[in-house]
Amino acid sequence: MVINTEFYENHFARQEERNGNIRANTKHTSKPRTKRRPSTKNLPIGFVLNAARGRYQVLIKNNQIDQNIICSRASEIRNLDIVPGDLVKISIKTQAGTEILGQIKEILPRKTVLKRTTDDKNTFEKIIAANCQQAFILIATKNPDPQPDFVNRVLKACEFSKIKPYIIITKTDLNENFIKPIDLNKIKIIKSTEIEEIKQILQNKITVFIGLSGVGKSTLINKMLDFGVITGEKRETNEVSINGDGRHTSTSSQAFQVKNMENSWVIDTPGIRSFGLGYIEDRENKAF
Ligand SMILES: Nc1nc2c(ncn2[C@@H]2O[C@H](COP(=O)(O)OP(=O)(O)OP(=O)(O)O)[C@@H](O)[C@H]2O)c(=O)[nH]1
Ligand SMILES: [Mg+2]
Repeated sequence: MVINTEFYENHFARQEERNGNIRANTKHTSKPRTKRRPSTKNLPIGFVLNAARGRYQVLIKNNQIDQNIICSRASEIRNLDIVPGDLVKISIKTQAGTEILGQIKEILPRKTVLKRTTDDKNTFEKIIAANCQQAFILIATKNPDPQPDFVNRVLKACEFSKIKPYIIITKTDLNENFIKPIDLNKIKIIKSTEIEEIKQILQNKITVFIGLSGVGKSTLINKMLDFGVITGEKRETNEVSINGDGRHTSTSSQAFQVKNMENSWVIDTPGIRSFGLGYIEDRENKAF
């Protein structure tokens, strides 16, 4: 008697699939593909420094030595945002020459998430940074002019995500008569020239820089690099465009380590034009 093994294999595969154990391989029907993934339990944990065009720069500790690894990400997390500040599990893939390549397998639960939507009606969330305890909201005295609505929105997002906000006033040299554009009750306001005070606030924290394009986020980062407050590569900066909108000079976010501090980072982000709060349900609270 000839037994049609393929029939039985397919039959049991379908049964297993119904039980939720495996997913049938639709391309090659005879061999079911397992849904179970290898455990990520023993994989090293890294800190995401930069995320741009599907490539992630991740810092891991290897025998007490910091290693920068360029990573892709596993297909099972392809729909999730991975941002600077994220802690991730990575598997080391290849060691081509001196460059080590890895793959992000898992994003560890985040303590905080600073996020926005494109507008208030939209619920599609864009994560700006993860695990930040505090945010520096940069406002220029002019060029670009302050936008109170924008600042209020970021403050609302910080409140929602339990992130402590600070207001950093930049370009104080351009407008000495700068008047506070909004009621900043209880929120600390610091000039971007007060580097010593800024340095104190950055200790033992992850801080994200937020602001319109051209307010001087990257300029302040560069100044802190010059003063030895943080370590890393200088950021590109550029003139603000004439219409005041500002070109977006920084195109991706980048984390910088506060010097001699293990868990202290600052994250420079690209300028943001619109800060939607589609994830806050209380619509009345949203309108400023
Ligand atoms: N006069 C003056 N110019 C400043 C100051 N801070 C920054 N600028 C200038 O403002 C322009 C924009 O600065 P950036 O640091 O590139 O601004 P950014 O916020 O990083 O902009 P994006 O990367 O596009 O979001 C540059 O030409 C800086 O030299 C300041 O305190 N005073
Ligand atoms: Mg910038």
